[in-house]
Amino acid sequence: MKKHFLQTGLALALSAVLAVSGSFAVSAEEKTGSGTAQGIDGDVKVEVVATDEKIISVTVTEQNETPGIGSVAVDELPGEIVENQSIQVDDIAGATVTSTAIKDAVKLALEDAGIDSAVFDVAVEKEDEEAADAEDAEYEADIVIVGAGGAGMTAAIVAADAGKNVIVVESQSMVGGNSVRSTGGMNAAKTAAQDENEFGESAGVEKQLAAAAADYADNETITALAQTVQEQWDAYQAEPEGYFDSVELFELDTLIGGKGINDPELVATLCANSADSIDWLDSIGAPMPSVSSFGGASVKRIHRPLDDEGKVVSVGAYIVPILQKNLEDRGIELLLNTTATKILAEDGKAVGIEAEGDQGQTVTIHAGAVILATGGFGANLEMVSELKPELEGFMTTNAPGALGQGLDMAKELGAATVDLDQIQIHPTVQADTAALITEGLRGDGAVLINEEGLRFIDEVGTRDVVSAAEIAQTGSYSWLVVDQAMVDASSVIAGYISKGYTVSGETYEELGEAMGVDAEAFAKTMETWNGYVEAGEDPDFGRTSFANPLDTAPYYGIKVTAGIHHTMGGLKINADTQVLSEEGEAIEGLYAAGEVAGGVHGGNRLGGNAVADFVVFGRIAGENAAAYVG
Ligand code: MEZ
Repeated sequence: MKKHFLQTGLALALSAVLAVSGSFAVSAEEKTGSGTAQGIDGDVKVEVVATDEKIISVTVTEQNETPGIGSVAVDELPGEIVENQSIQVDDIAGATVTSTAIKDAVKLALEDAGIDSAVFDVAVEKEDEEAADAEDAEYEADIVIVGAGGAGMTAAIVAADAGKNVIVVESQSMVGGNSVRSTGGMNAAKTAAQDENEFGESAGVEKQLAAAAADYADNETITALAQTVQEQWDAYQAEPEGYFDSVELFELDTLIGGKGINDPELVATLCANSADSIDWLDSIGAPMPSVSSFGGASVKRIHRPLDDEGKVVSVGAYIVPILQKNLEDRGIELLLNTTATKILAEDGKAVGIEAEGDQGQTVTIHAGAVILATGGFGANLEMVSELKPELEGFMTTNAPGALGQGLDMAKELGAATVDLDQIQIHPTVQADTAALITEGLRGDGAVLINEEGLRFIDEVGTRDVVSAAEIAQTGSYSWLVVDQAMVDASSVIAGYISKGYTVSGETYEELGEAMGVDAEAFAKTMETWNGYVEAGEDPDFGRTSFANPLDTAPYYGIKVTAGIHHTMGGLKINADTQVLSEEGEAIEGLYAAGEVAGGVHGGNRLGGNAVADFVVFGRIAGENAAAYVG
């Protein structure tokens, strides 16, 4: 059965190679043309070699598309255009802007070569033969993992390293899920990187201890943690060594950020395994040496990757290709475009899955254990607004595959869910494109400005608080303001500029005009803010995390608004990642990790805890499923 898949794959690959390398019988003069179209991050340029009747080759000669998303279209579409002799091939799901840019550029390139592009602007013929070839397939594995995002790939690597035969299925045509879109970084407490970065003292600890006493006096877990942290903080102040952080402070931040409704055991597991997970990432080739502030964290705790020039880069676009390479290096089988539809069960135990392949064929995978890593449901706008009607009409930052399929499949086996109505909005989503603008900008010193040219909140507060404050401003949007010094330190911000998300000015007044806010009030706000940074105190909104004054021209503003970002609820799991039934019993053989599982983040997830979640719980799921199958 499996052989059939391989044969089809080989035939397709061979025909693509032949097509791309020009083995068609050419009946007319070959001509070459080039074309350019706007991609997600600047120009996409292609060169086409064709006759009047045949496209012989398509080569993308210049592009700067998002690694792991647009880059998939760059890799795949040229071959598909040649293979199908059509510029109407399907877009790569999740990479529509890049796909459209490639197709538009091919059209222009054909015209540049003096070829009538209309000849190839025709619907793709679906070959009956191919459809007939799409036979059902059956596989055997020790462990089947549903979803090739961060959690699924992490679990796969760990399970394979434990000697298990693993198959990963992914509904999309690319790996990465929401994880590849994740920009900010990964929270971890008591790491070597925290001690290596030299930070001053953090006033955030005392602020958090005060919040615990004022708002959570009746929450036993939070009170006990606060007491431990107070003792640790007193000891540190008497004899400071390294940078102050602790697993308990991380727990306290996560619980207070989650409004105290998180599952304390899952939070304790997340935090206790975070530093070790940073080391694990390092061991698979993904070091995260930069540390900074993020919303709701009392200290600098978010770990970020750096490029060769020492500039901060997006965490998801960095980690996901490394995870994928680790899968390839271990020979782990990955079935893309394969959507799991059902968990197979025998005597109440999960024993595999049934899935639908890209041509409608049934794919059955028999396995000793199933790990669900299907992600959340933040792209399922119907489900979101059913569960939280006030989010109707909001944009989403989520990948198209985040539809919540894993939930339904597990519920059919009696799985319980938790906190499904806890859906997070993120306050800095680019107003026109729904692109996530990382909280890291605020952690590194950016401010939020309203239409009146004023700050309105502690920018490094939790997302629920910052989003609510932003929604209350005129027009329910704001401007995120950075200076050139911040741009120079971050490839992420440089990317926002090249994607056209920013307006700029040489002076505060000029930027104020460009943003369309009260320019005079804005200039005054910036002068005042720079004074607060120098003093390390924010009497207006009590911000405790400061970087540098925003005083290096030019200045930049990005128009942002709130968008759906994370679904905190999901399948109920225990700290071993076993999925629990309505009766609170572990369903044998069924594990869940990442956004499909609920309870870790409670009523509001802290920025940087999604990556921590997928690495920590992905590893636990991989280890435990491997031990279970023996
Ligand atoms: O964890 C996140 O959601 C995150 C770090 C997002 C961001 O703003 O970058």
